[in-house]
Amino acid sequence: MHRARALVTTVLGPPGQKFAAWLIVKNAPTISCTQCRHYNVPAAAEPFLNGSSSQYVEDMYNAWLADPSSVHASWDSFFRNSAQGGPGYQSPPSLAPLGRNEIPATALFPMAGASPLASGPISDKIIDDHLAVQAIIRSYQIRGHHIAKLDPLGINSADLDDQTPQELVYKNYNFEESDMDRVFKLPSTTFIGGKEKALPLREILRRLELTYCRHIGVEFMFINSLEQCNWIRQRLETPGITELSVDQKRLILARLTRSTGFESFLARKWSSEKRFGLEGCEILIPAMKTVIDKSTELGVESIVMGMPHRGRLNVLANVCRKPLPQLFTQFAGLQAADDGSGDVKYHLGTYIERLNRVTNKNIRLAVCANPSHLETVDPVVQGKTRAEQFYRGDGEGKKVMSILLHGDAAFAGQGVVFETMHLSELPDYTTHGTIHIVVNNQIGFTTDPRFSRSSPYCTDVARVVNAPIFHVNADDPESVIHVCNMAAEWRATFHKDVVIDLVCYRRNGHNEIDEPMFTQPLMYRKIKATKPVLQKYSEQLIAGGIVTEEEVKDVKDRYDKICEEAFERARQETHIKYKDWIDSPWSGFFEGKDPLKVNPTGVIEDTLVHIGKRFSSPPPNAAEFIIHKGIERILKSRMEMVENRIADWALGEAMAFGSLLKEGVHVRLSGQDVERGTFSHRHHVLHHQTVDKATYRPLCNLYPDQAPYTVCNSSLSEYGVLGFELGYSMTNPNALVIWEAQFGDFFNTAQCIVDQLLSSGQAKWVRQTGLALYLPHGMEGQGPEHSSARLERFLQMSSDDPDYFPPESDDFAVRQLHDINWIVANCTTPANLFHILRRQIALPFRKPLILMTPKSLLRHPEARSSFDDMIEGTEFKRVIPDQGAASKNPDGVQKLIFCTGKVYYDLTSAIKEKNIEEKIAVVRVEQLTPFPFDLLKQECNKYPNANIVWCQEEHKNQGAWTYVEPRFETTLAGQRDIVSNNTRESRGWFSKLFGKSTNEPKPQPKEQTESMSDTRVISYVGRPVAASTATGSKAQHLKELAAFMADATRL
Ligand SMILES: Cc1ncc(C[n+]2csc(CCOP(=O)(O)OP(=O)(O)O)c2C)c(N)n1
Ligand SMILES: [Mg+2]
Repeated sequence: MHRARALVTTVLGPPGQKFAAWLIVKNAPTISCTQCRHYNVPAAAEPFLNGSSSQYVEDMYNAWLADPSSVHASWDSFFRNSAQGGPGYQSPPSLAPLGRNEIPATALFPMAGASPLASGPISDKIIDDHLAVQAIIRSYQIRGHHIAKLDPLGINSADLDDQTPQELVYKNYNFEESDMDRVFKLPSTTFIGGKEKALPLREILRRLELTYCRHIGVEFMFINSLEQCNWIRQRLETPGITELSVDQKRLILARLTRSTGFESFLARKWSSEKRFGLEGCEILIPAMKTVIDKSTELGVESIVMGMPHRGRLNVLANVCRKPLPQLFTQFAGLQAADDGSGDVKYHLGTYIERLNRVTNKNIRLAVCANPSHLETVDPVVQGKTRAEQFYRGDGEGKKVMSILLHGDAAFAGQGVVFETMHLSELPDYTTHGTIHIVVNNQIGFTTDPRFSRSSPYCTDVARVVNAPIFHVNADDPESVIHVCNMAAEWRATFHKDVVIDLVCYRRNGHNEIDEPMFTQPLMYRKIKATKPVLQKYSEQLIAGGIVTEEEVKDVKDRYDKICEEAFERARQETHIKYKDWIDSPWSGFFEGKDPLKVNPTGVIEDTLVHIGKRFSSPPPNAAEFIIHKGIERILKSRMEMVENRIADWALGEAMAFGSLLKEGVHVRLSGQDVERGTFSHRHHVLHHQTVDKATYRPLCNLYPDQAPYTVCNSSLSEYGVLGFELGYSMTNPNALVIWEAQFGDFFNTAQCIVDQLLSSGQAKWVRQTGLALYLPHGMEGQGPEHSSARLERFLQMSSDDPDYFPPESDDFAVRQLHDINWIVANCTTPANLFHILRRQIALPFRKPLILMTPKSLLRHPEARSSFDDMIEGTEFKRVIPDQGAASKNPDGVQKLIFCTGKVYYDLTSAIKEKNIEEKIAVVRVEQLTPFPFDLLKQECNKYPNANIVWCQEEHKNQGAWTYVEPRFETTLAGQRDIVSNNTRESRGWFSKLFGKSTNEPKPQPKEQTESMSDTRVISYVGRPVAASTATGSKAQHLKELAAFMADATRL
């Protein structure tokens, strides 16, 4: 096509000129504006005549070039003549019957004149003029939004550019006022004619202006589907299509009244409280309600929403219909009746099931709780939505959908928006279309969009996924409602993302106690002079006889009364309850459960053997399914291990997954290259070597009635994908969801999800998750960036008190788990991996699991487990004691080394080499958080004459050292309690949440004083402090290893 264009240009115009640019008069005056930024959008670079007409001409030209006799004689003559610089077109005789929107060729001529068609050739001018009209229509479709009146304040241009594209100026196409009454045939790519097939130029322009340049500016012509473009054109261009019925108008008014009334009620009652009100975009509430009504009508039963601070309380009150007293108590500064640290009111989530009165259907609405970090909730919402669709069997997203709300500055600025959008079409991540609504108040805190984004619109990110973007003036309620209906229908029809950009303003400062005049004096002067939309719309409807003044007042008064009554009820409350704000209730999960009972994690040997064999077998139709020779070898060696009752890392994992699947637990493993495994050890998807996309997943074929297994390579994103999997894990506690980082260090591009949601989500929002993170970790001489999963960061965020040795009892371990914010572990055996994964489900509650996973241990001959360690009666080992010669004569042991992770194998090999196994005991701390005080105390006591050492391969300021040191001190000192009773009480607050409350007597410490006598201290052996995680030199790496191994084994 490019080549064809170049040739056409050579024939039809001077070099460098765009194809069909001859339609535009050169040197036509354009409006210039020195303050305007010039930008480069793809649309601006497109030849504007690239619709069906130009396509057709180009096709003809190509065909003619290849073989002049292959085209109609008239085209042949046209191209010949054009090439020679003369006029050329001969009208081809029409053979086909007339189609929709087509008119006879006679209509190509001015109505006033007699048709010369029958008698002679059509003149070049007529052809040119018709093509020009087509170009104009197309230009409006492509660029009309640039001059639409989108800003209710009338001061800014939503695209940050005040220029009128010259393609929208009819005079630039050689038309004069005298041409305005000429009638032109309408092409099939427009619907402005309605039933008319031809219209005068004046009317064509009027209708285009109305459609594309009034209060709706739509970007859609970049969508590469003619069907979808036509779908939109039809719903925008058809005359009268935006008209609403009287009832619809009254409904908008009623909803707008509530939206406005809610904010003014809060402003009256709590004038100095931050609430991030919606004033200036009150239309958001009717807009969202319209999207929900229409979507419900089209079959949606559940909607998952994510939104920022702006208007959040209003959405909860008027969209979700959260009981007003619950909202109002949030302003009262009451203490929480339940436990947790809570969050500010404009971050809290909610979950409501109610009847949609408009559609008379039940609907479930969830607004996800979120941190202050703007847009972080986006992928979480997508994951939650996807999971709901999955568990409901809603494979096409017809029943569950998501709505995401955004601020203009955040939508344009935050990269996670892009990362989330890029998941929208991926088979294992799609939610089949999200409706995005931007509260585009044309400001971000104090920053003007001209200084906060480089893209023309704040919504440009959505273009990457071909989402149509509806910009709409938020002070025109009827236009807003029209695009909301369209957006909901679009989503239901095409199951793709769509954006509604509500161009509005912010009546107050960033929050209600902020002064906007400091930074936006002109804008705010204008805002002060702007009537609220409710007032404008009421006046409009009163003037149109749709409502009376009394009715308007009555609706307002009635809502005020509702608020007052709720306020009175709220005043009687003495406590708030965090549980009222939970966004993902797990009904039936906690009820009737002993909160301290962990189900067994060992399984019968038959299960291990069955899973092992299936996992080691080629596809059942092996004769036709050609697998790679290397895979054949891997399967064979797996089978041998199974026969020898041994599991390596991959088998241990497969057995954990397989046994959970057998028990009906859905397992989902997601991340970059997880299907094969970054280190080529997993191979959960076998690929046919000669047939594209033919794959076999052994773990999906273990048992006929097993739960589904999902393993999916993700997009190359951490923030987006980790957020997604977190959202996924929030939906169903009966699923093991795992996100694997390619290398552990990459998690830090998703740090926000870790800090703001994983480590603190339960404390803030009473929301649990059992999400597991696999973070490949270990110093293997591969340089600074593939060595460390930054274990120290996770440990620093762990909420177990270093100075507090909890009372010892039989349920010590589960109580600790109960009270902790997450679990951090670094397993050294496949059996322990097997158990810790299964324990995620066996626990009566859910905690995130942060697992440092190995690289070299995946193939280490000693990092293997016997089936004996996985069968019934076995369990996860928080600590693995020394099992060698040292443990046989503990009194003779001179050094007791504690360590975690793969350094254990380096240590044992160095000790063996020196033949000092009897003198040094090595104990592995497999679970770092919660810290196994009880077991470590036993280990210390067991070796009374040994010096105690912590050995790690990480640098001293990294790894686990700073976490373990104070905890070992506490361990050695026995039960140490340096805090007040109050603080101690708060340590058990999760316990209170789940039944076994603090009313029950706490188990008495058994050995409170016994170990107080241990005066030993723990010392450090490992790499010295460093700024970087690891050296880039392999030689240096080995040198460091040898040095600290020498230290560790020195007696
Ligand atoms: C990731 C992140 N960075 C910075 C902030 C601080 N912040 C809070 S609101 C805000 C402005 C947001 O502007 P916009 O997205 O347009 O929403 P608006 O407040 O205008 O509704 C900023 C910068 C934040 N909350 N999150
Ligand atoms: Mg804003």
